[in-house]
Amino acid sequence: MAALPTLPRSQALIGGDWVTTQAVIDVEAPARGEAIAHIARSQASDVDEAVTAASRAFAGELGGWAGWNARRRSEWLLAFAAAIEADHERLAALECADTGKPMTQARGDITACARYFRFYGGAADKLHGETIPFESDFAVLTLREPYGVCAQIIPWNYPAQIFGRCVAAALAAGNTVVLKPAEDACLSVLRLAELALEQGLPPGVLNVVPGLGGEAGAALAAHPAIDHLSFTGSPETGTRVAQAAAEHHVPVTMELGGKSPQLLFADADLEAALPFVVRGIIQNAGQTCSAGSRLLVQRDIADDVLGRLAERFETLRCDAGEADADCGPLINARQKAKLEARLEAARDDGIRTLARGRLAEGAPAGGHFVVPQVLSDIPEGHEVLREELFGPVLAVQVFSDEAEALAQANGTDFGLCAGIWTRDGGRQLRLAKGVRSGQVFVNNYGAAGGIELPFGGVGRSGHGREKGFEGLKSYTRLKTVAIRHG
Ligand code: TXE
Repeated sequence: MAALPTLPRSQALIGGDWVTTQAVIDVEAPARGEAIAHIARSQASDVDEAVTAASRAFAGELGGWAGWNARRRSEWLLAFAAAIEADHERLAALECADTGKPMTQARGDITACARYFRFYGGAADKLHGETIPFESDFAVLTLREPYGVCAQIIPWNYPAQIFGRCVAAALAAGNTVVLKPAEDACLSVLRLAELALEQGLPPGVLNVVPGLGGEAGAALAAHPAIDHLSFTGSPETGTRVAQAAAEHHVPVTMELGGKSPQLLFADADLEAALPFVVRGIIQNAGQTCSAGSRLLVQRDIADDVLGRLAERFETLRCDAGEADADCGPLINARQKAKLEARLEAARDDGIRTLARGRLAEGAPAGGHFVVPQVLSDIPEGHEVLREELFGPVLAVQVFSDEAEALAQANGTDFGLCAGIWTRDGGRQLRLAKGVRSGQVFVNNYGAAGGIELPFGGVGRSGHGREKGFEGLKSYTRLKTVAIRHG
């Protein structure tokens, strides 16, 4: 096993101090199933202190954040992006060991994290309200004001990226933050928090309360003094979190995963499309909310496409993150057991495994590996076409024409992303409009991460938008000022 990087502090960050909690949680390396570190197990009382610190920092009682104008916030965010870049390899090594993802992907995640701080650093002093024509004796303007204390509950699949997405936007807009990272993976987040303090962020502006969902997470969502809540995770937990926030009329952004389709028409450039189809489902071992987990292929080319796809999948290898293979392990034994049970049920229902990758020789025993695989001959409406499996499993459907393709694409309650592969311009536009999802990619998938592109779901994929300039706006509240000047 590669040497672990120096671990960050195993404490909670509250009001600018590292606080030791009463208990800790062991953190496991998913590639080996062994504990590599421990993190704080914050309780409701720790969360309460963190929210109080964030409220005080917002009010300017702890180190003057309230006096930081947009330009100063911008400068800090840009300097912080540079600090992340300077610590890139250590952060990537932490992310790789903690999540099990291949090192190349971990490096990409840290680069993206820094880019969020650069993007929102650049945007912080360009966010402004408007004036509105009204009665002749009025001047009407809108102000974009920060909410105050932003609560952020984030998952384990992209800790550093989602930290960047949520924290950079919230701070750029002038908020303070209490962040509850996931118990399964948050070492990069703790290191980022250390770096933020080293970089001179005033105390209480960023608070991090690691802990269990049902303890720290539930306490944060239900806290009466939070002003905004952003949640990324499962629809089931999202519902609970949104209900708790609704008790205090707290606005929420919900990013809840998907079952995103890639539509492959007979006139598509297959050589261009197939790498995106494969990458769309094996990236981060399929544990990506925007994974392209369904392939919808036109009947005329189905045999050809499935043949080529099978060849590619058979070359795929799973190994520990540091081996930098095609695919890492799943995050924990529970996720693996859940996926394997679903795959077994699918086989019992007559669904065929068209092709599968393999475990690399020498891959560590005890890792939570599930090899990449392609499922075909799936009965219409089957669970594997509707539910997020959160593993490297591609479900294939065959369609005859555009209408059937659209019906299949929209055949789930989710609606996060879609990929449309066709050379027909009219069809590109018709489908881009017709597909029920927050993002549509034409002749590409994922737009290389596109931190500049607004992102969010429809239906069970959630609501609200993060990323891009839209994401910055979503961390502000609009105030209308109508001045009657006579
Ligand atoms: O998610 P949870 P889990 C989906 C994916 C996966 C499934 C389960 O389908 O198979 O969710 O994963 C915190 N109050 N996604 O169990 O429970 C928890 O500590 C407040 C999609 O890991 O949603 C963590 O910080 N918070 C996804 C966060 O919620 C609570 C990413 C997410 O955990 C809580 C991850 C509670 N009662 C999973 N219970 C995506 N959209 O990218 C848990 N949490």
